[in-house]
Amino acid sequence: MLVAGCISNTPQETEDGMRDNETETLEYNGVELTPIEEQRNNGIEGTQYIDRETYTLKINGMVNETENISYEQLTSYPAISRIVPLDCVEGWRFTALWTGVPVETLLEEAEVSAGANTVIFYSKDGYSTSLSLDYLIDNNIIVAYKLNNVTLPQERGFPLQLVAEGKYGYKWSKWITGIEVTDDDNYEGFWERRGYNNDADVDGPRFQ
Ligand SMILES: Nc1nc2c(c(=O)[nH]1)N[C@H]1C(S)=C(S)[C@@H](COP(=O)(O)O)O[C@H]1N2
Ligand SMILES: [Mo]
Repeated sequence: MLVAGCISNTPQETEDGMRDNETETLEYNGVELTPIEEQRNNGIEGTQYIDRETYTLKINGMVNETENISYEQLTSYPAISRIVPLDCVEGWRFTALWTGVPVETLLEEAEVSAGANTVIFYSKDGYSTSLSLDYLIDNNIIVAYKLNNVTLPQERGFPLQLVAEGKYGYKWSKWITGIEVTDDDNYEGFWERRGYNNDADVDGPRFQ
């Protein structure tokens, strides 16, 4: 929000952590991006509100060091930006620019134990989903805190959404609060338990 008579070059923070001087990017490297207001949005319990100041991302399970990473820490790692389309299994899609930190960077901090093969992502709304460790590392998959170059809006998953490139939207966890490393490669998340395919490859089967 701009207040008349108040002109400043300093980012003005609003309660939800958004910076009101951010400008959405609608084209990147010659690729047209879907404007955020035209992107679809899906959540089992609606928008979750996470406080940036008290937020920590917990990493536990088969790791040598349990981590609690603050928002400030998350956004201080070397970041990657990448254009990736999101394909919901229901048939809609959009293309956006995602910026964030590789899951591998976070896992390196935690030091994954031998024998682990799966990573489960837990969210504030009770949602969960899992992906193989190999998929996450081989594809340098990121957790994004920016969408089209603006801070991830609350209704879209603030502070973090997994950018599960090549996988259906139900693997793209939003409002991530925890990452668990496990050797349970049969783990089934919220939609997977309800019959959706655990591989979730965009060109593969939708159901188990
Ligand atoms: N925490 C959480 N993450 C979630 C979901 C959810 O209900 N809760 N829905 C998933 C589904 S089915 C889709 S298609 C995408 C939609 O992401 P978007 O809001 O960025 O379009 O979020 C995924 N991540
Ligand atoms: Mo979806």
